[in-house]
Amino acid sequence: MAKKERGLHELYGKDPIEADELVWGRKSDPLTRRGFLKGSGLAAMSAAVGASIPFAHLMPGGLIPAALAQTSESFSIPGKEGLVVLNDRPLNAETPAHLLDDAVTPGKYLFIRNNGRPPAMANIDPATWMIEIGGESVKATKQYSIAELKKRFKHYTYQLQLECGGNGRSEFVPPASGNQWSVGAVGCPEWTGVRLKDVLEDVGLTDDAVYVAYYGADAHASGDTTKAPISRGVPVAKAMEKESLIAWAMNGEDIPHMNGHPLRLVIGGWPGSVCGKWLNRIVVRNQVHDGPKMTGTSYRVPCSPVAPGSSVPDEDMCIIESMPVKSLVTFPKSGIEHELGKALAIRGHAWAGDREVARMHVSTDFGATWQKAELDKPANRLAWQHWRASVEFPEAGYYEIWARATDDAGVAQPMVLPGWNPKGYLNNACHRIAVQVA
Ligand SMILES: Nc1nc2c(c(=O)[nH]1)N[C@H]1C(S)=C(S)[C@@H](COP(=O)(O)O)O[C@H]1N2
Ligand SMILES: [Mo]
Repeated sequence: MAKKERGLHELYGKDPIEADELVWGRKSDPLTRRGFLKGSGLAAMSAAVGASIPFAHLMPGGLIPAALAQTSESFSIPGKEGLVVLNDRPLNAETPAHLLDDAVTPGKYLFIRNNGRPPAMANIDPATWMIEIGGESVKATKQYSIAELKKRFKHYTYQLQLECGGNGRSEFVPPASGNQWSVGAVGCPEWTGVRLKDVLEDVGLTDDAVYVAYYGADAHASGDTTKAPISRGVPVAKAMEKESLIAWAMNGEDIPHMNGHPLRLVIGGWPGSVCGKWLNRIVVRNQVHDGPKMTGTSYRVPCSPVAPGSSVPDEDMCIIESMPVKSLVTFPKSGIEHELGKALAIRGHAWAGDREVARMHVSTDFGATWQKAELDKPANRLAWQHWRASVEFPEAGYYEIWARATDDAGVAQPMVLPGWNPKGYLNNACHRIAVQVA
C-alpha cells in the first residue's frame, strides 16, 4: 500500500506554521510555548495526534509529537517534502532514495542533520549577520558582513555533494548509537558563494596554519549557550581547494533554514560534518582542531580494521577525510512491480569523495554477474555523477537490483557492510532495490 503523505495543510489547516516555529527557540526564547503551540498550531496539532494535549503548555517548542515522529509515515517539515524523521530533538531527517532522483537535489529533498538547537528563523537577519575569521594562525582577526563578502570577492557556483559520515549507520552489527540513517543522508545541490581560500587570503594566514574550523549559531542540545554542539574543520590544503565555499545560496535561492541559512561552509567530498551551518566564525588553527566532535569516536574510525565490537584505543583512531566510493539507485522506487518480457530502465547517482567515479555496474542476480551501466562525467569536481542502465529479467519472480561504483583508483563498493567502527561511519555497501516481475 502506498504511504500516505501528510501535507502541511492537512496538519495545520489553512494557517501553516512558519519554518522558524518548527525548531527549538534559543535560550532567550521560552522553550515551552513556541513551535507547534502558536496560535492555531495547537488546535491543528491536537487534530493531527487525534486528541487534546493536556500538557501542551509544557511541550518544548519544535517538538514533533512522537505519535507522528514514530510512525513510518513521512512527516511534513516546512520547506521539505517526503523526508523521514529519525529524531526530533534535535531534528534529523533523511530522504528516501527514490526522492533523490533529480540531477541537482532540490532544497525540499536535502536531508537535515542537526547536532544542536538551530537558531530560530526570527533571530536570523542576513543584513546584520557577521562572520569573524580568527584563530592562532591569522595575521589579525577580521569580520565581514554577508554584503561585504558578496561585494569584495568573486562569486562561484558549484554542484557539491554533501553526505553525512554516518549515512548507512543503521546496518552496522553490533549496532552503533546515533541517528539510524539508512541511505538518504546525502544530496548534491548547487551552491553559490565565495571561495573560502579568497577570504582566508584576504585575512592573511601565518606560516604555522594547520587547520581551518568553523563555529555556527546553533546552541548545544542541553541549552547551554556557552558550548558549541559541533565545531569541526579540515586541513588548510582542503580548505584552500577552489571548490571550498562560504555559501549563501543553494540552487539559486536562500539556503533553507534547516540547511544553514544565511551562511554555511560547503566543503565537498568529505563528511558533511565539515560543512558548518549558520556559519558565524572561522578559526585558523596552529594544530589539528580540537572542537566538539573532532575527537574520541566522533567522525573518527580505527586507522586499521578491527573486529566488530572491539574497543579501540584513542591513538588508533583516525579522522575521516575523503568519503568512500558509493552509489544509489534512485529510479525505480524499491518494491515496484514490473511486467515480464519488458526491459526496465534504471538510474541513479554515484560519487567518490575527493575522487571521481570511473565505472558503474548493476546486477540482477545478487552480484553473481554484473552489467556495465552508462556513467556521466560530474558537472564539476566533487559533484555526484549520473548513471543509467537497462535490465531484463528471465522469468517472473522477486529480484533485487544491486548497483556498484568503482572509483578512479580502482576501489569498488563492497557488496556487504565494510569495516566495523564504533560510531557506524562510512557504510558504502552496494545499494539494492526490490523488483517484483510478473
Ligand atoms: N552549525 C552546525 N553545522 C553543521 C551541523 C550542525 O549540527 N551544526 N551538522 C553537520 C553535519 S554532521 C552534517 S552531516 C551536515 C548536514 O547538513 P544538512 O543538515 O544541511 O544536510 O551539516 C554539518 N554542519
Ligand atoms: Mo554528519
